[in-house]
Amino acid sequence: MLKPQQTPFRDIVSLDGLWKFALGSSGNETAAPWTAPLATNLECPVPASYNDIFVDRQIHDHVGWVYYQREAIVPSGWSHQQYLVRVEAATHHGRIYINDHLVAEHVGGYTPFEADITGLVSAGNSFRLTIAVSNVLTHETIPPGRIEVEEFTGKITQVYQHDFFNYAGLARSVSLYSVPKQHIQDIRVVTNVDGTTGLIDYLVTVSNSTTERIKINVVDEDGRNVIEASGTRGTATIDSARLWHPGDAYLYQFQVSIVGSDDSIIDTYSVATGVRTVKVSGNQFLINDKPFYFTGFGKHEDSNVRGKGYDPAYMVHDFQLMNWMGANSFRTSHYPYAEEVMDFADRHGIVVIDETPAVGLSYSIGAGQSSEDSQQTFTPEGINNKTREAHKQAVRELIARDKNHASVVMWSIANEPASHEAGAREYFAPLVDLAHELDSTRPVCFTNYGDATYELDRISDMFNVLCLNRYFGWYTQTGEIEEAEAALEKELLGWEGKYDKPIVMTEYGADTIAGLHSVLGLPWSEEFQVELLDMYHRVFDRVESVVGEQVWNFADFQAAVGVSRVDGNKKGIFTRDRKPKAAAQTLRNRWRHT
Ligand code: GCB
Repeated sequence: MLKPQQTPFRDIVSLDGLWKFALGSSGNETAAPWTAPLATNLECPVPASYNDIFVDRQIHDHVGWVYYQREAIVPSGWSHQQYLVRVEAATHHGRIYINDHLVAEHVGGYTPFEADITGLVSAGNSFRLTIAVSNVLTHETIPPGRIEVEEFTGKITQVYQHDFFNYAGLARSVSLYSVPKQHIQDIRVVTNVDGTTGLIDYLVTVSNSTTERIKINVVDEDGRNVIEASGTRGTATIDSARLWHPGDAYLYQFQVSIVGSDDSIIDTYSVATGVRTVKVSGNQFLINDKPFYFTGFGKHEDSNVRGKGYDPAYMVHDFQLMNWMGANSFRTSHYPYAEEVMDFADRHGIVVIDETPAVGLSYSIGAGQSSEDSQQTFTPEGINNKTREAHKQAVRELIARDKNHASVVMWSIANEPASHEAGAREYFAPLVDLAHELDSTRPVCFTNYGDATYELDRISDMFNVLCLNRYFGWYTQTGEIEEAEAALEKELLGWEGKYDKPIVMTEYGADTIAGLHSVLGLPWSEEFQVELLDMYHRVFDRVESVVGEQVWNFADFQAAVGVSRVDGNKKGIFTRDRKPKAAAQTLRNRWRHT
């Protein structure tokens, strides 16, 4: 499914803006089919999560369906086109209704889906567009969760294992777009390098089998056509190719056209393509055959008022801040981010570890923290075969959407699953196979949880890179830097001794209240965060297999209310409104000088 693109043959009408908004049924009930104008005074911005927009606790806490509605018009010039409504994300379950008809449905809150409405609304006509969105998570969804009913009030609440607020709604763009009846459906490019020659293997899928020709042009950044080729599959060869390097992006436009029998162009689509290679060799992570060291963050799509709403101002500012710090990479913890973010990373040479929404596959973690609950995770009543089917779909949709991004160097198929519990291997083996089958060119990892030590973990041998999330000095050895240093080193050397694989520390950090100071360097102070990061860095520099450090987190972010989270998780190096804590300078000094 290609992202909408404006070309002489394709058009886009943005449906972003204010939509009518209303709450629907609570809980996991099936949404009533929507056949009427919404009777509501509420208007909700799209893109934005709806939770923090209104001054209404019921909306903030709602569990179940909500409705968004607006009128839209199919432009009259589209009468010979095919046209679709595209929803970039409906978190977590979306339904599209055109007037009274349900036309598309999708489960999975962070990947796009669309509905072809050509047969339903003629060009030049308006229609009522309703999108129903449910935020319910069950043990058969990714991420998983469960619904509870409060004993005295009967209130329905959503319980989940992940440590970020379950923001919901239409947090990314909605559009109406057109394509020619005969059109390019998908393009896949895989790049390789042979000496100074860049190779682009490509595969083009068109909407119906065609006798028309497929023409390929590869255009460089100066607009020069460097190659012409033809056919739906092949290899385009660029002599003296300029490579895409971290921090030094270079993108060719890989342009595909369908050419009619009279030589006229029927459709065209262009994929920004960075020529680069990614390999794991022993304990090294190689980009363009050179060892790469990841510096940067685990991030979140999160900001005040918008929740997870895509906002280009925050996006550009976040990239500016990362650049200011010398960060060369980030992980899309804990779900695929808006596609605009991936495009931006491609254009600016930022390296991405791209993650599925499989967070919380561990019943020993409650909302991100160890809980006493020792219920086993992988059981028929818990994370089971149906969960795995949903997880497979999440892997498929992530790779289908992001396969062409040069910035993406690795797939992370889960965050902190109970990889030390019985059943983990059986659960994960087919998922690892699937990821490799869908993309044999990128390494596959998962991020490992602290309790699943190198002695207890049951699955890491199946993955290419060891990604570790560790909180020595915070959740364990709290405030004891020396103790924590010894424990961290022992753990890292344990992994290094067991596997000949690169290690990326994908999470480490400490909750820190901006403005809280302590001459004693006590936990929660800015001084403690600095001291803790310095300690981790000393250890990383002593362990050869460590090929990267991504601090948790780029910025403070909202989490479920609980007794240990005060207005969210405070492990940010920046506050939620992107003001630096003292540790920003610590990281900047280290990353700008390595
Ligand atoms: C983790 C999780 C992350 C949490 C973090 C924390 O291990 O992967 O989602 O936010 O710990 O701060 O507890």
